[in-house]
Parts: sequence; C-alpha cells; structure tokens
Amino acid sequence: MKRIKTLAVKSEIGAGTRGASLGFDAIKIAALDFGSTFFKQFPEETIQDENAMLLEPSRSVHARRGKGVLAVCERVSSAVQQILHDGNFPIVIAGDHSSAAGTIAGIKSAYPESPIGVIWIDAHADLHSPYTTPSGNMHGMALAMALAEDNLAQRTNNPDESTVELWEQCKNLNNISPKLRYENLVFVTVRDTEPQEEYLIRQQKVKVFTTEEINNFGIDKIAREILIAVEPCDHIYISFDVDSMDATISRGTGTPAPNGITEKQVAALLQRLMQSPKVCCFEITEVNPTLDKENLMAENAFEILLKVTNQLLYD
Ligand SMILES: [Mn+2]
Repeated sequence: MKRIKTLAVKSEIGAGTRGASLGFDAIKIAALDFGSTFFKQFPEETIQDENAMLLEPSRSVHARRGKGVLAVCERVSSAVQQILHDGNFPIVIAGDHSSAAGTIAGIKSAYPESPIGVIWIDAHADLHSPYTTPSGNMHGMALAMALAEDNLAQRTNNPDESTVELWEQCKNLNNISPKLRYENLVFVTVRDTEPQEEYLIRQQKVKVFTTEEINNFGIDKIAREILIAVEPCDHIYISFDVDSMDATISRGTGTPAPNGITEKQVAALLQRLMQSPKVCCFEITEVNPTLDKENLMAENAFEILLKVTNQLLYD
C-alpha cells in the first residue's frame, strides 16, 4: 500500500486571472461539507508562495512574475523529490499550473537515470515560451520548461535580457535539461491551443487523445492506449488540470474551454490509469472558487481526488 502525502501549492502568480491560490482551501471546504476525513488522513506540507508579488505590477511582459514562479518551482521540486525519496506518493494540489514544472523537476531528480512519462490532462498544451507567449502568463509554459523548449522557429516576441536569463534558469532547474522528452508526453483533451503550440505538437508528433476519441472508444480502450504510449517509462506523472472537463462543468477555473470530458469520464479514466504501479505522482490544479457558484468545481475536484486516492490505497 502506498503512503500518501499531500502537497499544498497555494500559488497563483503563473495565472492571468486571480483566485487559483484559493483552490486548495476550496477543495478542503468541499471535503468538510461532504463530512470526509480526507485531510486528516494524510500528512500535509504547504509550499511557501510568492503571491505577495501580485501587489506590484509585473515588469516582465513575456514571463510575468517569473522570479516568483521559479522560486515556487524550486520549492515544489525539493518537496516532491523528498517525498519520493522517502518512498511516499505525492498528491500535489496546486493553484496555477506553472508549478507542474517544479513537480516534473522533482520527479526527474528523484529518478535521474529513468525517462519520466507525463500524462497531461488539460484543455491547454502549456508549450509556450517567452518567445511565443501571447499573454506572458507562465502557467502556459510549464511543459516548455520541462522540455527545455524555446520554439524559436515560431518566435513572435523579443523578450528582454533579464527574461531570457530567467527562462534559462527555468529550463535548467535542478541542472537537468531537458527533464522530459516529447516521446514520453501524452496529451488528453488538449483542445484550446495556439498555432505555435500546434506546430510543436505536429513537429514532435506528440500523442493527443481527444474528447471525441474518448467518447467514441470509451475509457478502457483510451486508458490502455495512454499507458502503452508511456510504456518505456518506469515513472509516470499524471497532471490533471480541471479545465480538461467541459466548460459547462468547470466554470470555477481561470481558462475554461468547451468540448471537454465530463467529471464521470475523468474520474473513470484516472481510476484506470492509477492501476499502473508506475504512476508515482498525481496532481490536481487550476481550481478557482472565485469564479464559481456554490463551490461546485472544488466539490467535483474533491470527489475525483477521493476516487483517485481510494484506487491508490485499495488496489
Ligand atoms: Mn494547464
């Protein structure tokens, strides 16, 4: 049986919309409303955030609050590495998705000799760099950091010197670069992408499992194919951004997108994926209760989290 430790990353400086740092507490409130003892069951660690940076205007337009994002990623990385080193299973409950670059760095540092597999369940590809970003928000750059991807072929921006320097530090987090290879990345329900990201997905032949394929072929078949796609990897990380679910369900998130899957589909998919003993870390991210009605997103997220955890504990 795996011993779980939850990691609270109440950081939202990588997002353009305010409120994702409240996601963790909203999920905790949902648990209390359901009468669940979930948050008493497992040891918990909170990562120090840099949200005070939000009180000042951001100077770097192509990597907003990048210094803070890097600092949070470094802390998340150390914590994840330590949890894995202790033989435990980290469940990361994050604010905005930029900290996933830290999670991947931590896993890679724990297993430097092994290729890491990443199952990225998200409406977005998060493959932008300061050279291509339309917004400068770093939650759209998490995977590019892990892949050490500049995408200069599709360059639209001229980031200043300090931004370039910061980006180099982001890519070289823990002195391993890249931490992830395209062939070990799988996208699930990614659908709200920019042309620069679509170029990379095509050029690097990234495997994408669409909402339509999930609807047509069913969870079991898709889950099997996802696990086959990351078969060469001994350690698999699942990152679940709640905007992978359809915008009608996931209103309480910063960048909702239509044509997603349902909460039932995502729960079934995750339960099936969790059956693989190679899965070493699970993350849930981008719950923003300030955009929601009656904490619905956090309640959905908590129910999914509970199913994932039960699969881990009682498999
Ligand atoms: Mn995302």
